[in-house]
Amino acid sequence: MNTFTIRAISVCSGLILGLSISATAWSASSLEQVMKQRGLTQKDILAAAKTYTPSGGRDEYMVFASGGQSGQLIVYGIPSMRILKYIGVFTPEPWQGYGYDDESKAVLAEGRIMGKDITYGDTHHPAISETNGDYDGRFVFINDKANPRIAVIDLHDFETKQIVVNPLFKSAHGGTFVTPNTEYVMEAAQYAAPYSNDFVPLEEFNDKYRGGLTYWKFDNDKGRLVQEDSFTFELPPYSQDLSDAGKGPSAGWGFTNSFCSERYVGGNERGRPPFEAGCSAKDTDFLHVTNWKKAADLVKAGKVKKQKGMYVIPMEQAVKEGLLYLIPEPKSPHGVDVTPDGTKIVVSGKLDSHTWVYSWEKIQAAIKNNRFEGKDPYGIPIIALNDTLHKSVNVGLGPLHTQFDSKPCVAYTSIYVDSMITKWDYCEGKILDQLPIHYNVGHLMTMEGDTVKPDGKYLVALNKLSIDRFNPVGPLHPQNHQLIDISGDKMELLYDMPLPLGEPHYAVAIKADKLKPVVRYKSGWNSRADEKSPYKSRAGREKTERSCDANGKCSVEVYGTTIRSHITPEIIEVTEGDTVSLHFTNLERAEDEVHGFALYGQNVQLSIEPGKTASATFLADKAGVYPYYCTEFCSALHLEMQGYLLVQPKGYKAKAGGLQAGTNYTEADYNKQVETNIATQQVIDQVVGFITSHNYQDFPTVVGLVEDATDQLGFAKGAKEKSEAAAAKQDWNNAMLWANQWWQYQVKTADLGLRAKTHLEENGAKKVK
Ligand code: K7E
Ligand code: CUA
Repeated sequence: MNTFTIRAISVCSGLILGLSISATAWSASSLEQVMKQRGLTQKDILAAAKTYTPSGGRDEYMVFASGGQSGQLIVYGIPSMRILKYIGVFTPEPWQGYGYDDESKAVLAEGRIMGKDITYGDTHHPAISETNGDYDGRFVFINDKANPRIAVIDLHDFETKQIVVNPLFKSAHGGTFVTPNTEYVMEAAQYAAPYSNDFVPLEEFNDKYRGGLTYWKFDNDKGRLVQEDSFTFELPPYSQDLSDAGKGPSAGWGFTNSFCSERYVGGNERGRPPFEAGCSAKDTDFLHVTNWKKAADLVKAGKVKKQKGMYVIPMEQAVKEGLLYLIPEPKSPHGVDVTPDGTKIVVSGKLDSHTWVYSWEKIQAAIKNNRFEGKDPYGIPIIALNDTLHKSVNVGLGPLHTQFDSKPCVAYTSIYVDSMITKWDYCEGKILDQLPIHYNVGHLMTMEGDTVKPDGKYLVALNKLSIDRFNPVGPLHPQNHQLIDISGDKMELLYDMPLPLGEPHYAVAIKADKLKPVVRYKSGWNSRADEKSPYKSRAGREKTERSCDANGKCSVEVYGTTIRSHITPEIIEVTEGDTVSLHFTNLERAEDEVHGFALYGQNVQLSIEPGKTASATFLADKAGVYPYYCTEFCSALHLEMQGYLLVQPKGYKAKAGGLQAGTNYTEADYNKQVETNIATQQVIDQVVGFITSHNYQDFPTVVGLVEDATDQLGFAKGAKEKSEAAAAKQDWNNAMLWANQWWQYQVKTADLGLRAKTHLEENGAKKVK
């Protein structure tokens, strides 16, 4: 090494050292101050650094958490734990217009039970659609335990598209779980009940009450569940609990745990010990093993009969065809989870301290060799526990659910009674680590933890109680989701997030880059049916039609539009007794330019996203004045985005003379406005010059903005002509008002143009001319 190099290195390192000393000195003092002031430890700071997401930063994972009793789906990001959306699913949700516009009312109406609207849901288990056992980011399914329903949410726009009601069950806890290519969505009943809607006395419980497991057929092209092609396994009146679909070597099979295989019926008012005593009396319950592939073939071959519009495979037939087996599982289990490689099945007894790992190879061998220890009262063959067991591991008191790591053989189990997470090795059957949590964890979730390729990295404990974790808000506490770093050998708690919407039972996390949601719909789109709306309208084509039938019943159809900052039409005149249908198409293309539509006294609130057509139908049964307006603060003149629905009494005749003038304008007012408009036009020309001199066509966001701006500028031209025509007639009122409208369009053009310019600057657009 020559002297020059040595000197250069020492100069360099001196420089670096100097820099780092001064940087540390500066930040350490203030960081230390903050730590001292807020009582934070080094560990807290590390946790904060692992979760803090600076403004504009994105999360690595997206979570879909059940919203419990709210009947909704909660979307949040990991590691920031920032809530992004509550998706309306089984319950009306006004922000999204869900349950307030005709299109979404049709979805909710699919969920009626015996003619009744059910406007809540007890959502438990979301599932993301899979391709080859891996999340594909296309759909999310979620069940309603209280009313046996499943909803389909399309992830291209995060909207609920379909609700199906199980025609046979009276509750359904064990859904939703998908088969490896989303051929079927599993849904198991929980509380046994007759399949018919008739009264059946409890005295006939063993004979007439039934459990069940439905495999709902999913049409992957249409993105809808198809009841006609779905089938249900009739099952004994044991309380089927949760399910999981087999994968890899166990693909084609499903696993469903159960409790209360005692078939006990409580009834303290009849002097009987309660359900809880009789349902936990035996040492074991049953893991149900079902062969859905073979069952589907049987259905296809026309060998299965339908009941209430769905194929039902009676127990006798299932046994005869070798589709259904039982395996004892420890005391009142909760949850069943198939390992990522599909070779093992994990069940935990919640009144036991063990997880039980079953070997698929051993189960298969027993079935093949007809090695059964007996039959249950319904003739279903029982495979002996010892013939199938791989390991049983003492993980802690009250184990519930299990999730998997990216590291081979590593699993995490939630321990309800002991309030902790146990990390263990399911191949060797040994404990690796334990972490206490607050309090009473239910489900837990690792990143893509129920796929064939879990990502590990983070774990969320979905805790049932939050007790003293947050500022008190009365007797009803939020839930607490605790984020845990599982990348190292020891689990480390990073963050507590309150979830104040309902009790989220299960959640699923998907790599964020697998989701590609749209920012706008094709113009005139019925988003719920995913098709062009017959009620779509375009700028200048808005119309109102009134028609009456032979009985004198009249209806009014309004084909309207919304764009910054007016609703067309602004005056709607109908007659008392008319049925009114309002249809609005949002003409905007710019990202996030949503308009709302709220109408006094009619329970109408629409969310009209760019391109969407949303409708509201109601009976105008009382004459009166009904103001309406836009509910999204969409522009500087959002408050002026308003109008009147006039419900006129029958036989009403309009007053002569037209509307009263509010303010009178002069020629000077007009001239001043025109001056402003000319100055504004110069700003627009500059912005347009910037955009067109760059490769803006390479930026879809900017193309949308430019299209909107061009529209607005076109409207400005029309207003300018009207204003000039009025000025020529010295009608200064109209000249001034149209000149002002011309300016409004200019302002919106400029606003869009500036957004486009900023986007180009921030995303490194290139100069092309
Ligand atoms: Cu709450 Cu999966 Cu319904 Cu367990 S379930 S905790
Ligand atoms: Cu549109 Cu406010």
